[in-house]
Amino acid sequence: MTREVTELRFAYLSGGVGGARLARGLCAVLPPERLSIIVNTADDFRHWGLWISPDLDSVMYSVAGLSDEARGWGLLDDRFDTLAAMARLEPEFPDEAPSWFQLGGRDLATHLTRSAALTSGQRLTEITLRLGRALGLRHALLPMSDEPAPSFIHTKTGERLTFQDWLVKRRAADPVARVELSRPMPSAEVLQALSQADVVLFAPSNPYVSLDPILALPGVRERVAARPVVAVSPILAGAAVKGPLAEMIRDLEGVAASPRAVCEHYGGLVSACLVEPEDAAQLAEERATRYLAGDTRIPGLSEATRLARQVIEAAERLCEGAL
Ligand code: FO1
Repeated sequence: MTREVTELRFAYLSGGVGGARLARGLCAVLPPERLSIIVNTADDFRHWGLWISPDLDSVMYSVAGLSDEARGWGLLDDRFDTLAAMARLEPEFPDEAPSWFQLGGRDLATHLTRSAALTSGQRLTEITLRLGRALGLRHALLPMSDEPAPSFIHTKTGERLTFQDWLVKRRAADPVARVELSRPMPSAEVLQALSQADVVLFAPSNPYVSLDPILALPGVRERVAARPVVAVSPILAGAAVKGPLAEMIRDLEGVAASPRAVCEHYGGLVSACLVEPEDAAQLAEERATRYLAGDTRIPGLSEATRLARQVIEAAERLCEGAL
């Protein structure tokens, strides 16, 4: 360890609602030069003729303090007049004006601007940095790739669904047999952020559809494997905070949802994992991954900031060899 543990640099892999919440806490505690936020874009899709990047927007709005915390995505106090007007056209235009994905009017400004910039040939990385600056972010959000990286859900009944069709349109009701990942090149910024990081952090995200898409990109997994990894479990006391993860663990791994099932899915990458106290007690004997008690329920900024400090402390202890 060349750098002082109090100056560690972190690369944070994030997706989904849980990842967005903890990102806000990490940004409150770490200066921009010590934190890179690498965001999943496998949820991205074309909708209303626009390119939608849900996980980038969830992190951007959360860090900007603009997010609808209760819902976990979209903007606080947004209005849905345009959505209602689209629903009126939907019967004649079921493919062009679907209303199942609730886009708010203010949220639309982000999608219109991102889509216009993509159409003019700008890279998603550049566009994301500019959108972040426009919303007052000091920290850089890095899309995992500048190329589309759509995931497809293969259901146990043999269907191949796009991610948002499965998750939102069909409310994740279809048991999953396999998640098909795309493997475009990661951006140069992402590879550089990983190479410069002392420690990698795994957000409390769904491993299959939020973090695996990042780890699957050429060059990413080996850079992560060469560093200590601290994770925050997305499974707390046997249940997911939000979304279909517990069911996916059962369907894909054939085991009950637990922090250990999540960490074992990552195949030995995770050095330490923050879990709820009752989970830490049950996993105290584990050595492959050290399970540490943390305050992992983070409904708001103060809890997210407290958990961020606990994650950083775990990373410092890990780097000092004290774990
Ligand atoms: N998730 C839903 O379950 N229903 C929605 O109507 C919905 C709308 C939406 C709009 C903008 C946005 O950035 C995210 C939105 N999400 C919605 C979440 C989205 O499905 C994400 O992919 C999930 O958060 C998982 O990452």
